[in-house]
Amino acid sequence: MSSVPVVLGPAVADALSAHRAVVALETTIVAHGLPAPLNLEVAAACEEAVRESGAVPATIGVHGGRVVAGLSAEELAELADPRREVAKLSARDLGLAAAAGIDGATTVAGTIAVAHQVGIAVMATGGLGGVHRDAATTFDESADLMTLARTPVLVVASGVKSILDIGATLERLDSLGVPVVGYQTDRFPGFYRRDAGFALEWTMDSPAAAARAFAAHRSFSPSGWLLAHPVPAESELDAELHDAAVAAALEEARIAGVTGKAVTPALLASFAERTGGASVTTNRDLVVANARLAGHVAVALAALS
Ligand code: PSU
Ligand code: MN
Repeated sequence: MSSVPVVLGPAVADALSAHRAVVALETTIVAHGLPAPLNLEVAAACEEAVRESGAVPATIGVHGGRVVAGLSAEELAELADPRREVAKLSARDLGLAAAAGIDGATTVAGTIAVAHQVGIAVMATGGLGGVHRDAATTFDESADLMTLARTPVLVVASGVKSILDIGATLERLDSLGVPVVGYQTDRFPGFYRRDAGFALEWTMDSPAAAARAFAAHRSFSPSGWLLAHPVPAESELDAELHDAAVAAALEEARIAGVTGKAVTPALLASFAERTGGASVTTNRDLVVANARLAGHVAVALAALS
């Protein structure tokens, strides 16, 4: 049986063989989460933020069936091109996409599955997928949760989006054994807002503390972590605008009858329209801040071993 190799970008290969800090970045936010041309600018800004923290960025995706950790600028630009057909790949889709020889962007689940295989322990994204509000009837829960439960990667994210059922998502992370740790906060962030209304039991106040605790966690559990990093205060979306847009986006998706993996991109697009693009600016700022923090955590983690 032939196995599928993960192709490493040159800088990622060097860093991994020297046991230096590497941060995995996803591509679904590039191909399906943000509008062009901002999507590519944000992807580049995330890579730059990781480098400024002293770590090496490994943007992950599938290019012509090659599963790549450390996409080149050209490969990334192709996945960001809205004229191209780029599949949305969760962990379960990776082998199929490789066998089919297609282009694909990886979700958090798809990204951590690849990252872990090559020895990358830290990832940054905007928001983790979660339990959708109608999950009691649709069973729509992102595979991000189950995959994070069995993949020891620390994911830095600004919580989950408020278009989801945040309380149910936190309950599922509890059942699945995934620690949810606030970074310099004891409130769970709701992506566009710094406080989604839920208290957190664990807080870390520095990258070094987070790295030590994550390393300790790995002695007892195969799961990853959600390190919850609130959006910078100056980039937070206005509360009223936010609440109105959430209600409208959910109603629009319900009427359109969107299902399956189209749900998250559809909600994000309608949210962007409802907020006159403000949600996109917020999204950009938080994801870059998360990449920066992930870089610092990866550096601290590398220093432990
Ligand atoms: N966060 C963002 N934008 C996104 C996503 C997260 O700021 O586009 C993507 C991530 O890739 C996440 C995915 O893994 O949405 C979840 O999709 P689903 O609910 O279909 O699992
Ligand atoms: Mn889903």
